[in-house]
Amino acid sequence: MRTLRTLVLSIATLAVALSVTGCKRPSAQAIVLTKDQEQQIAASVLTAPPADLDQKLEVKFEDKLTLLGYKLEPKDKAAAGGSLTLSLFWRVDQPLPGDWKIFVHMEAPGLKRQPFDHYGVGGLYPLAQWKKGEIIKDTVTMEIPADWPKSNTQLLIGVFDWGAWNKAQQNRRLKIGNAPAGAAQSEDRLLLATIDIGGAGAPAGGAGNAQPPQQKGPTYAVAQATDKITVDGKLDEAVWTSSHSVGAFKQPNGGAAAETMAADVKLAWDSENLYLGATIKDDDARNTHTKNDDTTWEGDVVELFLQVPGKEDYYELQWTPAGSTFDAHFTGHRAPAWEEAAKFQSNMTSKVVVDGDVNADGADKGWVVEAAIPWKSLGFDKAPEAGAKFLANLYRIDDKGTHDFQHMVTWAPVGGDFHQLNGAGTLVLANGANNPGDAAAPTRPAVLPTGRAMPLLPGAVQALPAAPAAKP
Ligand SMILES: [Ca+2]
Ligand SMILES: [Ca+2]
Ligand SMILES: [Ca+2]
Repeated sequence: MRTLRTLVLSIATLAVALSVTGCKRPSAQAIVLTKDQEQQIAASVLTAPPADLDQKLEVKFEDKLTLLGYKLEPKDKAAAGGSLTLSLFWRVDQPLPGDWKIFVHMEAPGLKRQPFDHYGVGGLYPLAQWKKGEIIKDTVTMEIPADWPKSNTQLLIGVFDWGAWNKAQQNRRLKIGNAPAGAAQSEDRLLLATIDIGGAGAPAGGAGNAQPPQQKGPTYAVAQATDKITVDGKLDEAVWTSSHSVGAFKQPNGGAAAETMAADVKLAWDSENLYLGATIKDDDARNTHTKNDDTTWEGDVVELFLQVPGKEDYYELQWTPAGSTFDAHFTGHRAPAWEEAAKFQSNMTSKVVVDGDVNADGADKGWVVEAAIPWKSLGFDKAPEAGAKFLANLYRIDDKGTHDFQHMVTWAPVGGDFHQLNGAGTLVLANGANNPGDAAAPTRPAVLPTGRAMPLLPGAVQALPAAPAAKP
């Protein structure tokens, strides 16, 4: 009897351990490694870096890690559709407890970014287990997408707190010290190498001036309001009732959104403002961040990103069912930090009407946001004219206590970095209505073209993160 009970308890304990580790980072305590895997780890823990590094370095990542150098294969040139193998050699100066990952950004400047985030040593030996004094060889093989643009592609690396991003979309990266001149980049990234990637379909011999294929997201014609819009949370003005929405949202990785995540968003404009009218289906309207410029993305929220093409700076605006808002102006990709960027005040007016009780248990139906954002606050002396274009994206997060892609949906899926506007959507200010069939009718948001979707790698959300870093 006693034996049986012990066995049952052991199985229950094991089941718990497996269910926890199944969705979280590998844990040495709970995972039984094969002999091959043990050997792989042993081969990756060195006493000194190899003598034949492609580049010897001594770059500090705070007081935790020092990058001693790297090896890359191939070194200078690669082809779209091929692969790159990068080995990083780290010295562990201090333990790094928590849920950290190394990221590698393969980046065609201004065109495309592909993240390769990983836990270290193929996930077998995560950073949290690295011991002070160890020299770690961490190898990652990166497949170059077949449609990668012809470019001098950069490899940039860093170390980020995946746990903080996953839980609260906080973007925390280890700060880089003493990098060689030119190697330390914005967003706490270290530029390691530049590789000539020939590009998809580049003619043999290379046509040097071939244009790289541009990513193309959906386009939406923003209807021009002719009557006054009253910001009261009722979308009963003519411009709202006669406009169509931007179309169905999808998961940030391009996957289909659940019916429970439905979001119907319309935009409009006049000489004073850009308007947003969002109708959100939600059986539990919830956001406890009731102060403006708080971490509103931790609950139910609708977000708009907006950028004038060709400019580096952009705006991020958020609305919650609690009536709180967030408005931020970034001067570059996730720079400055969101707390600083949020000092910007858009002077927008907004009103939310909840069909149900926000932050109360019980069945809700949804909520509606109506908002007016003055052009003057968006850097315009006077309203832009019909035909003006903006890079933009829209997101809806459903508060489920986690930030998985099933509970985030977007107009233009670009992979998970909410701040990535290159390849996102385009807004065109229409001269009049935006009804399908009109001259100004938009291309309906389409299914993501094959090959454009960023594969969702484990932890592919860029350090994001966006938002507070990565905050959305
Ligand atoms: Ca209204
Ligand atoms: Ca909700
Ligand atoms: Ca603000």
